[in-house]
Amino acid sequence: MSAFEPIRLTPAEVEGYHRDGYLIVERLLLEEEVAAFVEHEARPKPPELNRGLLSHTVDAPRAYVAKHPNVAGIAAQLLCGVPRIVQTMYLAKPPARADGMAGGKGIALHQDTHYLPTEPNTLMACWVAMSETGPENGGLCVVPGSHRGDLRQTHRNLAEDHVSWEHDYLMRGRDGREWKQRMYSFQIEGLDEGQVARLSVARGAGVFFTGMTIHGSYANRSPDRPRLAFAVHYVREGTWVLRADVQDTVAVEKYSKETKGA
Ligand SMILES: O=C(O)CCC(=O)C(=O)O
Repeated sequence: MSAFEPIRLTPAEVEGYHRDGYLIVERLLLEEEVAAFVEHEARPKPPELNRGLLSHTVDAPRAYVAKHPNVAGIAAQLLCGVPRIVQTMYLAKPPARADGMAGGKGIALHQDTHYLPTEPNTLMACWVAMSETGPENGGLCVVPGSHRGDLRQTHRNLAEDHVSWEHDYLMRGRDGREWKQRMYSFQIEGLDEGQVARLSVARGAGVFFTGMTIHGSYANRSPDRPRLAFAVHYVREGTWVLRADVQDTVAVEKYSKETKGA
């Protein structure tokens, strides 16, 4: 059996990521790794394994993917430094209903920096497809090149196709100052839908994108294909995460030092 060799991006792939704000990488996970993850997520979970955005701190299969050499390792290559895990999310959208209603809703097109401001802004994500995903079943959408420029103006999502919520988060600066910041299901204002690329991402492949890249998804309209994905958000070591609930970032063992808020 040949030894495992983590994926190394080519210079052209790294350049593509910086040019477009995202990069699709095939075969991050083996089929047996995906199958084990999906099976784990399908089982009822004891309450102690549910820590929301921080579940990777207690749930071994989530930690396994978040620290995987093809996931965290590529994040390290793209960050040009040591990645730390900020949060993880399992994003499962069931198929459309028999009465024709769309299945699991989408997430309005947004920039993650609105949800997770950091200093400096080193935020990035890896979105791993845990089923075959594409336009029909609510696959990931991105706006190529949208990471260049400023954070866009937003309003709270109003579209039926997307989930809507609002929440006050506790924020904490490096100097210890605390304040509350209202966040909601951000939707970018004045977005030209013609610029949205609706990606097809194979089971086990992933999309790496920056915290400034506009992305999101639409509802699952497939009658029979669930859309399953696991997203991991990273920052480069030394970055301050302002949201208090996800400030205790997690090291990836291959790398080093445990430092709160770094
Ligand atoms: O999976 C989706 O629909 C959107 C994911 C997303 O917004 C993220 O990973 O930051």
